[in-house]
Amino acid sequence: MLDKLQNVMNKITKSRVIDEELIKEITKDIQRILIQADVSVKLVKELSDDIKRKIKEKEFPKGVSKKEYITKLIYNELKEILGGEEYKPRLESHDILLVGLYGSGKTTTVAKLASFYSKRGMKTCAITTDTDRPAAYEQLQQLGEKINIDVYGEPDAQNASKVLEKYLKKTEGYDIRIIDSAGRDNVNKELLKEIKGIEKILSPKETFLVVSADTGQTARRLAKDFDREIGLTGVIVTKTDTSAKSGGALTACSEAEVPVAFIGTGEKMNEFKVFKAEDFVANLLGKPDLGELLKRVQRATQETDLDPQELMKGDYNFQTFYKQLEAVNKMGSLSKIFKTLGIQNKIPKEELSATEEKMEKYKYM
Ligand SMILES: Nc1nc2c(ncn2[C@@H]2O[C@H](COP(=O)(O)OP(=O)(O)O)[C@@H](O)[C@H]2O)c(=O)[nH]1
Ligand SMILES: [Mg+2]
Repeated sequence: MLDKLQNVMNKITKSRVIDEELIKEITKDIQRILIQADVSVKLVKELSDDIKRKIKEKEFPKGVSKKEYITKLIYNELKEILGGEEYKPRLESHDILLVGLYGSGKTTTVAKLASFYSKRGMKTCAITTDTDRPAAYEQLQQLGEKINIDVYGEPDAQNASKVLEKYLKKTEGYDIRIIDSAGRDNVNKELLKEIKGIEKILSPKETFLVVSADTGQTARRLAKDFDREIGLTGVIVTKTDTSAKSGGALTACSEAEVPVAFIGTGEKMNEFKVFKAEDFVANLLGKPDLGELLKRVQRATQETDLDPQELMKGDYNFQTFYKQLEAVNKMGSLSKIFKTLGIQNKIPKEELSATEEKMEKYKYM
């Protein structure tokens, strides 16, 4: 979807004249791309009607070229269908419940979320109430060790409500408690009964539905069902790195009127962020996202205590080289860094992965 939308934007930039014909062609292209990304037909139609109407009815503002104006218009319209307001993480004490189907990424996200709050100075723990999947406790325990988060639960507990009651008492001293729950293949009575039980005991401030990006449009029904049954405060869309259907999942939640709070962008613990419609659209349209890149550089430099002064002194050694490689690694894959710069299409994919492999080898050498 991303590559293709960029082609459309290129069409606008390259064309000499912007006439009815070109606008028709562009709206058609956008329609096709959005539908391929699994965005609902109804939404796509509304969007393209809106774009066409606005281009026709409005005087083009002075001081802006027609091209800029149309690009901005498409940009804004896309942003709107992804939901307006950006989620503000609560930085006071509260409990968070994560629900969702099997394999959606709940347990991984519990850990990512715990790490997110812990990095912001909140005393955070995770509690698992998943008594359904064998080794659910061990999985969370292992993730917890990686990120230095206390994990509570029992390997062979039988009853979700009972485990929760027991460990809520033991974890009263934490600012943030994140509760993992069991999934099912679909929203069935058993699942709802279990989650409603947890809900009643916990009364969480935040209840997030975790959905995988490859759910696409189906996310709308899931969000509606869960919202009706237990009341959601938001959705977390995982695996946006692996699915071409992210656009569908993201817009579906906005259609279900449940805002997307966070997105998962990879398997690693730091591949997780607050969802910003702005950034998402900027990526679609190929606008370099410099703010995001700067943040990544800062974080990576802090985490590996890479001292820029040391680099300038000139005594560059293997130790510094190693730290540099580590820092680049912390910023994410090369393809992600290039995407943030808006130049991902200009470098062949094979070259990127070959370079990543080389960097890995250098580190061990
Ligand atoms: N690529 C990618 N994989 C993810 C992401 N989030 C979770 N996963 C993977 O999805 C699989 C299922 O995750 P898990 O947390 O066990 O799902 P659960 O059954 O809902 O608890 C695991 O292999 C995770 O590593 C993500 O954002 N990106
Ligand atoms: Mg799980």
